[in-house]
Amino acid sequence: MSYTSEVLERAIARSPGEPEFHQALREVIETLGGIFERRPEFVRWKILDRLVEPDRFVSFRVPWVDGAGEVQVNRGYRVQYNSAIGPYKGGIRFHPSVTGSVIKFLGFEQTFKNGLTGLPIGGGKGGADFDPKGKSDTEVLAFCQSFVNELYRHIGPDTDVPAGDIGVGAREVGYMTGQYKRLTGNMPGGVFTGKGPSYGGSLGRPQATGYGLVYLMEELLRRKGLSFEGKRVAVSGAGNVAIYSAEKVAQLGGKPVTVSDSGGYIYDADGVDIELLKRIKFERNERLTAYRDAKPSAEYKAGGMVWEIPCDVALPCATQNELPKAGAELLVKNGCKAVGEGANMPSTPEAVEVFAENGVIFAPGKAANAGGVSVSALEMTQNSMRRPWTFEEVDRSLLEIMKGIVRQITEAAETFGQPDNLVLGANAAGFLRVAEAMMGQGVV
Ligand code: NDP
Ligand code: 2IT
Repeated sequence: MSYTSEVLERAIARSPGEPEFHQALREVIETLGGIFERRPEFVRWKILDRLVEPDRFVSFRVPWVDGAGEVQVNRGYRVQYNSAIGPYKGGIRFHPSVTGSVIKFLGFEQTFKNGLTGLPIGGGKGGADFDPKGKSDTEVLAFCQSFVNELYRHIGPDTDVPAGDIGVGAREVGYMTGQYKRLTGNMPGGVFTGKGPSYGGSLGRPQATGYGLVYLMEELLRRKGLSFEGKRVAVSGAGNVAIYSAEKVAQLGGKPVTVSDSGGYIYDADGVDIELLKRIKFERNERLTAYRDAKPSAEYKAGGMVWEIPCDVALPCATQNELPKAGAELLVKNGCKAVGEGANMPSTPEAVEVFAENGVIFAPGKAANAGGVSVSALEMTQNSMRRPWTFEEVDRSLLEIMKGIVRQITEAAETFGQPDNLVLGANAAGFLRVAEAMMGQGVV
């Protein structure tokens, strides 16, 4: 058995019942064989054996009192996955599907993603199985405060810096920042990112993941003589990443024709009306049926996958494993040329195979959605400097960072003899960044 297969098998056996973590481990490790042939010192120093084990993982009780006066108990998590390059950095997810396995897969991915940004951040992730849907503002506040009552002892501007993810936006980050300040007596500066701009949040952070995704895809298309101009784009999700991806696609002359939430999807042949969508999702917190009710050109389909709508480019921006083999086959059949992952691990391994077999440009999440955490790192810089940057300064930096990621992943893919395999390129480039940093610091 090869060295990488042995490490993978041992890691899976050591974490039984964690399917998402196993999936993420397999996806990365199976592409790394070539690196260990060239760099035997990585084997000798057991870099991979160390990387499949997070630095630490905490899980904790989150008790809180709901609006009816009833005590509720959720489970919270933080994985501090790897700090070779800098303080742990990564979002917090509130969703009923959150488990230890989900948090570990996200922390593992985050470690390589953060390496690709070229910024001084290690990998972490956290969350809770709390369902924000249908909760009042005061219930969300009560939950966030209780969550931080435990989390605060593990985080800090130089140790671990959380941000948002599914179910956690500026409101939740604000409530967590406030509680952290109350518990520690410090105005925490850069202990959370994705804050409101009035207390240290970076301009451009809300847009960063979606805009960054589209900048990266535009650069990959450009290298093949293509662009977003005139392209039909299928977007899934209708949250932070989906909405700002659709907005940037439209700004670059493309036409976003779908968005989805957990109830169903919208197909709008005229192109999604971004301002209407923002009002429905950000201001009124309504379901996508409200979009159909407001826009005559829109069709709504309960359930189903946006991937059945013909498109040139697909941007999955909702959640893990939302794009299965059947969805990939539909996309290919309808002539889709490129797929960029705004979400973390949205394509199943079988779907990724379909894209590879059919010559679809495929940008994996750890490269494609790195714009969010990059601007988070720029927010940390601004907080440390005590000097905010303009939206334009941040957006320019984001564009450069995403172009830098394209350069790294395409160069790595070429080095290992598979120039179109950006899964290999992203994994190899991300791994090399982390591995070099680990080698320099001894056995820790
Ligand atoms: P939001 O909470 O803002 O939006 C999530 C969207 O996805 C909602 O439309 C939601 O629908 C839908 N969704 C979530 N879970 C499911 C599910 N199980 N089934 C169907 N639909 C679902 O989250 P974000 O936009 O921030 O995050 C989306 C993805 O992007 C995640 O994978 C996240 O990890 C990734 N990401 C986010 C970054 C960020 O900066 N926010 C950075 C990099 C990656 P509904 O409202 O009905 O639940
Ligand atoms: O998956 C991700 O990269 C995020 N949710 C953003 C993390 C961050 O620290 O901004």
